[in-house]
Amino acid sequence: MPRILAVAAAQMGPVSRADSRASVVKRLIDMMRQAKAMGAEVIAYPEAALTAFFPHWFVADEAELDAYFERAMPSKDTQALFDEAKRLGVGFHLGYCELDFSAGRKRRFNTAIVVDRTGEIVGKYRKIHLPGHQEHRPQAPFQNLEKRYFEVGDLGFQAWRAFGGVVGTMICNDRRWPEAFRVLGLQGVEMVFCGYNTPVHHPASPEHDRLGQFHNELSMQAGAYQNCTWVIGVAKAGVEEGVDTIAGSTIVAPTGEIAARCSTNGDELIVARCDLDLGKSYRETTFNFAKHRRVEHYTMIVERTGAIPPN
Ligand code: ING
Repeated sequence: MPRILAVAAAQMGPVSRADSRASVVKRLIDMMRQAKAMGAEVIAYPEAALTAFFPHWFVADEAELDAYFERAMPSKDTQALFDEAKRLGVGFHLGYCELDFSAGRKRRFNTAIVVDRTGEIVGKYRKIHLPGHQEHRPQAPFQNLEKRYFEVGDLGFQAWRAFGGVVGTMICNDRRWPEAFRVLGLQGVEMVFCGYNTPVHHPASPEHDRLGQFHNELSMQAGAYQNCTWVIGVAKAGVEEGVDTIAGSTIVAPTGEIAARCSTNGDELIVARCDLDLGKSYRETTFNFAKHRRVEHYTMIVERTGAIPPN
């Protein structure tokens, strides 16, 4: 009996600084209802879906910065999303910014959760690969201050049983690092959710601008194929607070092929019927990790951080 999971990628257009959480949650619920009508059993939203992507500008005031974070999940504003998901019997993946006090001090994370079809949170991930820079660069057209605003995630790359399979998450820049996919692959992951906010322009390396969508797809297609997993890549897209961000939300099959791709820069749903057993033949042959991997030759991967060329 094939394990088919109908998944929707809910690409979002811009969220403005002025948008209330309630207005954004309404957009999410509208897309959830449409996805349900299209047969989806799970819907995946982007990274930092509830607010404008504030790492793109410098925020000096701590209270102003904290206003972009959620102190609880569900919170009073997101409870409506959880309630509607439970009513519709739809699971979801949501990226948001998390304020945490569980370690006895204030900690800020770029976070994503997986919620099952009963409305229960089955997994939480905190972004590990934080791109960009710590310091304010006033001369740049925009910032990427994730290293300033977030701590490195402390939950690792975990896989969880949900929706009849094994699922995992990563966030945005994580998809560019094969280690993130491989740690999930070593847990037998069958579907990876990955939201992203990716600028078109790279102030420090404008020659990269023309390849944004190519590198987006290359990263997710490679991760999918080399780890025998579906990848659901979901953008917050369009010109958000003056920063043009790539769209191109994509559902990638374990074969590495693109099963569905968004074609606009706004709120757009794509749905694919994902056979969770499609990666099995690769897992049993080409990527039979237990049979083919030679970990005794990989120690440099965990022992060396930066590249050191030979003398
Ligand atoms: N954004 C971008 C991303 O990794 C980036 C930052 C873009 C880094 C292109 C390197 C190259 O897609 C986030 N939020 O990680």
